[in-house]
Amino acid sequence: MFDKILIANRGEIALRILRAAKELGIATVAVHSTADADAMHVRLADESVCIGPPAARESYLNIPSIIAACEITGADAVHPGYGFLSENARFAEVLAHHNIGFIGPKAEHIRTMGDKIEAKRTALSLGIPCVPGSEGGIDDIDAAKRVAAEIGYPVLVKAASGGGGRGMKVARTEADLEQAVVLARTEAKAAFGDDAVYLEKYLEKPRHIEVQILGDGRGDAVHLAERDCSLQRRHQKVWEEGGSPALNEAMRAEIGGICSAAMKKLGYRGAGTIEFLYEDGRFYFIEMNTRIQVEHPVTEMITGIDLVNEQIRVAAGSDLSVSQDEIRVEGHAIECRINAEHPATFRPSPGQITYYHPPGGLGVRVDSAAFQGYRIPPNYDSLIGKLIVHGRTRNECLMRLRRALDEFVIDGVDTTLPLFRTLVRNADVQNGAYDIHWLEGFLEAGGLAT
Ligand code: MV4
Repeated sequence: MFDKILIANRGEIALRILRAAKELGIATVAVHSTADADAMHVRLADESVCIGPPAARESYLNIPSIIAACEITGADAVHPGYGFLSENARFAEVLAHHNIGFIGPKAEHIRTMGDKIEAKRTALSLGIPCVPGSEGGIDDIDAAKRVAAEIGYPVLVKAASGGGGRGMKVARTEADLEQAVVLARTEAKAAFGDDAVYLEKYLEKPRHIEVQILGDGRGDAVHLAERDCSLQRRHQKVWEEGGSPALNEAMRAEIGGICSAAMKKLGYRGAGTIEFLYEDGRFYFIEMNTRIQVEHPVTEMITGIDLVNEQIRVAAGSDLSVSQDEIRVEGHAIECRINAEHPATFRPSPGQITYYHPPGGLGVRVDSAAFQGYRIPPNYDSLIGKLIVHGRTRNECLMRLRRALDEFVIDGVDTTLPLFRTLVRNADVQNGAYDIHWLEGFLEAGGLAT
């Protein structure tokens, strides 16, 4: 087991990792930019190292600074959290060259899943159902036309190095296709330095359902059911829940079994999320995330398994702490992402929190690094914290979430709390009757008139 872990992240996830490390008796090193000098994770870590100025590329993305911090403190492993370097294969390799552990997947799997064409090819070979589309990238417009004619319009042109919705263009007719391919390539080249694109059948009204998996890197793997992340705005998840209101036990076991079998074959190590679009009773693989995700507490609340604890232990060479038949989904959980943003426009609202009162009580969890007097810096994403609520049933969970949201006080900055107070009272949300476009439609229709 590791003696000392360096946490190469900030905010609530840095605190989350710190908690898991402490419970394992592992010493913790926090790294921080000058903007985060008095952040909670710095205060609670055993040691801390300033790694640079506020800009992420000079601090949290600065690999030499992070390696230096490991050398100075003698950290024997790094946990990257999510975002920043968490899916940077080169970072994992550089750490290996320095004999420093990387608490995450094997670099080869990070690289494979980071290329959406390779990810899809791999998923198909592992028996995971995918969206019909091009076998690999499309080289020219004639190839695109042939594939589109085969799968039928509308089609979606996607960037191989994309993900999270960047570099995607819909073509509803052959006349639209050439422009869609040119635009997608141009955007992809500008955004990722790679203009490789591929084609998929465009699914009009799917849900976004993702399966949580854990692998020990030596052939064992389990699934921990699914999360429904369909309530999104401009590809930013807002409200996630587990399990999905659209699935029953049999469907959950089926897609979970496909994912765990695939991860066994792959020899996957650590936590991962296999993302699907779900429409008319069928699952379609779109991407795999090779990191712990923001919304991982939803899975922890319904299974009782500490995913960060599993990540650390597996990275140190241990077996998974559970077998598949020991995993039970109990009840329902919902997570709301509390951002320092205007609730209707989502405009960021950094600044000082003048009053902070989080909710409590049975089944209520707040993962946050915020406190009264904390100054939210303008340099990073606007996540203040996550409110995660568990209930024995989805309805009990909704009632508890409503109560917890009404109890939560954050003054001094705009937050998305009012949005959730509206959503938890909305009939479509209460009935689970939403797809990936529902929230944007609701907001555009003035659903949150403030
Ligand atoms: C799709 C799709 C419809 N059809 N692929 C968006 C980001 C990336 N995860 C993939 N995305 C989509 N891929 C096909 N073939 C619709 C989306 C999509 C989306 C997916 C999940 C959650 C929210 C979304 C919002 C807009 C588009």
